[in-house]
Amino acid sequence: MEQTLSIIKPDAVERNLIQNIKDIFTKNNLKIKESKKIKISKDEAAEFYKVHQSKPFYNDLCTYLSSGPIVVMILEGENAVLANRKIMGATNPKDAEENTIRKLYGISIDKNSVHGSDSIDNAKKEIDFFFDL
Ligand code: IDP
Ligand code: MG
Repeated sequence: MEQTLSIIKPDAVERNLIQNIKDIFTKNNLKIKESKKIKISKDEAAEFYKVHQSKPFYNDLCTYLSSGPIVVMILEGENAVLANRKIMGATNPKDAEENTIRKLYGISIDKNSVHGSDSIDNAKKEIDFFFDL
């Protein structure tokens, strides 16, 4: 069964949306295999997001992900990577489809409530980054 990494970002944790978001995954047949609430350093965020290091928003992105508690989860299900991306919605909440997490809860392109791996390969790397299983 395919697995992917999901992160509930600081803006959603701060607004007490952890359970609402977990319920959306579960309702959409993604099982939450592991879940932990953590806070990461800016250096760890920089390592996690290093694919974006050349982007103009990289520094703000790393500052943001390390600004408060986050919830990191391993989701499991059929086509979990794609399924999660669909449930999350577009990067910019303004462009996200109805009933997606980002449409429901996202505030802006940077405070968009969730992260999800974008490929099976990256899902493996991102799961390894946060979980020592
Ligand atoms: P994704 O989260 O939908 O996979 P990516 O392009 O991988 O989107 O970007 C990673 C994160 O960087 C996004 O979730 C968002 O928080 C932030 N980001 C992406 N593009 C912009 C931008 O143009 N301005 C500010 N932040 C951005
Ligand atoms: Mg991405």
